[in-house]
Amino acid sequence: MTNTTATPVSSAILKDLPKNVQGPTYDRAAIKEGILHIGVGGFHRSHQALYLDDLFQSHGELDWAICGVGIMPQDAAMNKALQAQDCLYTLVERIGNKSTARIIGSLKTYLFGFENAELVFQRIADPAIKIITLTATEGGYCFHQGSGELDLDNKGIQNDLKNPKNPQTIFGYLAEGLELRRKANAGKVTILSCDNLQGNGHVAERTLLAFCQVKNPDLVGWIKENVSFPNCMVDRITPATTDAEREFVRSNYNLEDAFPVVAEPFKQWVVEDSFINGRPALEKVGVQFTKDVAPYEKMKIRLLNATHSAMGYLGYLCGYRYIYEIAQAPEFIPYLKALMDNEVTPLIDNVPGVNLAEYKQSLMERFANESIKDQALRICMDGSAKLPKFIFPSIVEQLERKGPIRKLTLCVASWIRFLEAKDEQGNEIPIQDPMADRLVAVAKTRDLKALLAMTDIFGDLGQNERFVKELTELLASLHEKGARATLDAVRAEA
Ligand code: CS2
Repeated sequence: MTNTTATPVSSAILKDLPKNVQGPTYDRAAIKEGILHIGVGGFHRSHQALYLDDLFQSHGELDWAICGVGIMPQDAAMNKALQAQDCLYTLVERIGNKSTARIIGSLKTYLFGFENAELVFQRIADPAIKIITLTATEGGYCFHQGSGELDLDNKGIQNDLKNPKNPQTIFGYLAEGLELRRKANAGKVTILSCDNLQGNGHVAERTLLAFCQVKNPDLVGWIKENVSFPNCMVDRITPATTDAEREFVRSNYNLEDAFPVVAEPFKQWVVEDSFINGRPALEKVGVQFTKDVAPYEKMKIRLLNATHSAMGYLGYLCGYRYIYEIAQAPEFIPYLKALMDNEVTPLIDNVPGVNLAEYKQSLMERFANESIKDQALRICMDGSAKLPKFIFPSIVEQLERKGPIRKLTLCVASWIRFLEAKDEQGNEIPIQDPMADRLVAVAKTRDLKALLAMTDIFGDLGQNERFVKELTELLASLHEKGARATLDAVRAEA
């Protein structure tokens, strides 16, 4: 039922919020931008922006407000919503029948680079900006899976080299902006990647330097001296915003928000403390600073993100549409647990302060959170970028140690079956992946060899006999017996 009296979110309502909604009590006019963030989606708004809001709220550190940036054409809706709402939005945390809502005020401005890239370049060159944070997605770093190097043939990269004033990737924006910053003598800056990549800081550094080496070699030395790239691990399950979330906010909180965000209550951020030009005191609001993030990143990506992928593709083929349904399905639970326990856990090093059994148990509980309605299709997006980071490295390590790979390989087989873009009932599967055209065309021919020959995605995996054999068997089973029977058979194996 639509609530026609709901109040549109804007600064004007902060003085008089509905009783069950919290909002900034600090003076938003007094906050100063110190961070520029590229990629303001659901995740950034449920995670980093919340940590900063907490800091402003309870510790009065007001110099680290965020200048948000969108660079993709599809960010137009976010741009429209945030401009109309004074960059405010509602964050709802949901679990069971409990929900809490809060208006987040840490985002001060939003620049839509897709329409005006120059404004973004200038902000990158502003001495007030001391940190640039990124959520560019796993595919946004455009590197070749086999070599690990920046893929100079990537269409976006090609565009940014030829057309520097209208970039399409983070690299084009960063290279132009940092060049201005260098010329303006605007000082050092930290670039903090918040994407799910192991060694995300190293990846950002390597790819950006490779891009600049081609575009503007003069900048390379400056970056090496003046930019630091800490690694970090980020975590909070944040479904895509749909009309259902808008309606939830309307009917429960009497707010009209064009782009609310709903997330689970859990959040975690572990960051390497190597900020070259200062940082907010985020340790006061629960961020963990450490010298070595690697064990945390590996644990999170190989357990949480990998299990998500395993649920997404196979679950979708089995007819499920939400992650909680899959995480609660009795036929899936033992499969997911075996994947984590037998195939991934032996690869995880000691993680300081973490009990892995408890961590895995908490993952299963988080996946099963039915209030946030995380979409299987969200998880299935961009498989060409996710599997090489979440799943393949564990398979490679298990192959080296002659360990089990069956459950992980079933995830790969399910992805390949999913890419055929028709489900077992003959219904169209919507494939969202920058490489969709190329992948779907080959997946439909069922020529596995041709698919595995795409080394930019599969690296050398296609040359491993044992992997190819297991993958071939599982794919055949998906084709002949179907997803459910294949899951049953794999689950029954020791
Ligand atoms: C998910 C992540 O996109 C995915 O495949 O696994 O978005 C996941 O929800 C987050 O990394 C949780 O922190």
